[in-house]
Amino acid sequence: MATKISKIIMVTGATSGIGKATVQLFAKNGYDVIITGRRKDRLEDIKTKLIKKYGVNVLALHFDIRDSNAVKKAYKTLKPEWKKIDILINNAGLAKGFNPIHEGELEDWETMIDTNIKGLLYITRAISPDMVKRGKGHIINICSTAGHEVYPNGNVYAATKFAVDALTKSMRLDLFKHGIRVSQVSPGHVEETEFALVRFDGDEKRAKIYEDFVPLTSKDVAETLFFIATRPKHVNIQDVLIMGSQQASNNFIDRSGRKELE
Ligand code: NDP
Ligand code: 8X3
Repeated sequence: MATKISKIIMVTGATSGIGKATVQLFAKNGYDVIITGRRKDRLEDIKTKLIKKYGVNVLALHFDIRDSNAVKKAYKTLKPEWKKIDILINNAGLAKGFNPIHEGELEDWETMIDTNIKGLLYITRAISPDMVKRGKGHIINICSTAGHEVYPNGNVYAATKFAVDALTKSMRLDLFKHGIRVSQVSPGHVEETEFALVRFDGDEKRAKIYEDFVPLTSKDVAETLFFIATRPKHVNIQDVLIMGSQQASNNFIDRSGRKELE
């Protein structure tokens, strides 16, 4: 371990996009970070760079969040000092497919439900008891505008994010009396992520969905998360609905070209 451990943040899905930008920002501000994801080589690369650049402690946990036993096992490997997680960011998630309901792929549906709902639950179940024991902690769920408003062909992805919204609210009811804050960020379109590439199964042409408007960047979301996490203890920001200025809602995007807005 490089230095004495300070505040610890765990970010699920830290190998790319919003999760990666988030661990970079928190590490830059002196937090020790636990990074998770399936791609071990990426985790190791991010770990090496964070340690070198910011001198913080970094722990990389490599597991598939859909596997409840793997989640439990990963938690069990944590040394006592790493179990004192101050902030858990439930970010790992994905969309798969973009079909109307009568043409949806069952496998895509299972993947989204298992990752976005069950995975979030498994990790929360593993981490939250220690927060309750210590009477402190902050859990921030990454929802989506799709968790507030549906759009054509968004069906099951939206359903998983509506579930995240319900879980954020009910987790807060269960945990606030134990001194634990539960917050949520619900972004609209975010570039500098692999979200669209994953949704369209690696089809780079179909994944070019941000060329005719300026969406959010992963850094914008990371900065929002940092703001939420650094409020004084008596303040809990419950939900932030955030979109790029050219996006008014899920179904209204000004796609007339990328605009430099002053
Ligand atoms: P990315 O695809 O860039 O990142 C997704 C992350 O989730 C990766 O680190 C990936 O890691 C991880 N992940 C996916 N499946 C699993 C799994 N089974 N086990 C462990 N980790 C997994 O996309 P984003 O950064 O955009 O996505 C982050 C979150 O933001 C998601 O919950 C998404 O729904 C949400 N969101 C995204 C928006 C966007 O427009 N980009 C807008 C609103 C919300 P690995 O592949 O290494 O396992
Ligand atoms: C990701 C944003 O609009 O593709 O949650 O659902 S959207």
